[in-house]
Amino acid sequence: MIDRVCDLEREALEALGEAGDERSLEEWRLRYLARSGRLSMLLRGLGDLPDADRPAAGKEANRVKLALESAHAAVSRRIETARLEVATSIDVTLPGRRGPRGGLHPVTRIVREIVAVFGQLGFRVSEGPEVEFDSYNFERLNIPPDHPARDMHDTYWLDIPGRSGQILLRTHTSPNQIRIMERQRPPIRVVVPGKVYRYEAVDATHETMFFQVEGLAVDRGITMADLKGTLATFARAMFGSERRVMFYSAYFPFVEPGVEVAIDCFSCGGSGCRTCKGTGWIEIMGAGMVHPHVLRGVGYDPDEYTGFAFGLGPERVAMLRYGIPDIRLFYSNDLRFLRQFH
Ligand code: FA5
Repeated sequence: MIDRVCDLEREALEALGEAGDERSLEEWRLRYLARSGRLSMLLRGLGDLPDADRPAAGKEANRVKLALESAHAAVSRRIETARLEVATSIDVTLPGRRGPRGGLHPVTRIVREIVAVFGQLGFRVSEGPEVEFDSYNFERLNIPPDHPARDMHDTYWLDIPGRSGQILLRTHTSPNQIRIMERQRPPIRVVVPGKVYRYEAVDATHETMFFQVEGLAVDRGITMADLKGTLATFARAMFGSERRVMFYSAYFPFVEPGVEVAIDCFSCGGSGCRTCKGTGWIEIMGAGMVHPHVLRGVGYDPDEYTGFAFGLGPERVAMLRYGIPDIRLFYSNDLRFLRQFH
């Protein structure tokens, strides 16, 4: 019996040497010292010993019990001291750990840049609603019901009882031309950035939700030369002073004449490549002189006031600027893509 008690003592002390934290120390206590632990189990055998052997074995068992208890207490103190040392040895003067940092979305950056360039040309910024009336999105822009130009804008309609066919998600930022002109008199120089929606097939250059930046300038004596000068200045500020800018005829019901604006391809310098689909030119916006019907509709006299408007697509600008081949990358929320712009 005495031998077994001594063996247990040796084994327990050896195991105690391995206990390095509170959890393993508690496991050790349960294993050797607790009521159902190994030592108690051994002591239960004392009663089976012959009377003569019992006192010596009992004495030895008691000694081992005390030895294990005091060894346990010593290790417990050591662990606690080490814990306190760590807690009090924190150097509060060390710099903190950096948290992950967000950044602006590449399209947000481009929108801000576009707005800043026009800001330097004297344009202020305005905003308008994304949920819009048919009258602002189409009718007052010279696009009556059944006008074929409606086919160019596949529209998301809102199903609102009693207002069927009247409310939609704006398909372009042009409704803001009406909103701005009906609440103020010329001179007007405004840009309106915002999201627009079209129910169309998504591909490398088309999204169903994308941004536009609308521009409007109305005053006495504004001519096509102002339109050309302003937009050419913008294109060179955005894409570089050596860029050539081309204006070519295009149809939008709310302007007359209407143009599209293209810059010579900076990938190939104009000789034709994949980026410009072999044409040497990249279209960046639609524009034109505000149609006299539209001016009359907001109570302006077209003999007194003239103006120009334009609408450009920041995603296309960002794609050109950063060499991004597919518009869908912007809105797929892949952080590996987005972090490149931080
Ligand atoms: C318009 O939306 C006219 N409101 C622009 C305008 C304003 C003309 C003022 C005259 C006066 P358009 O549908 O072409 O036009 O779109 C203008 C620009 O938006 C395009 O040049 C293109 O850059 C961008 N865009 C059009 N559709 C998409 C689409 N599905 N995904 C991404 N960008 C698009």
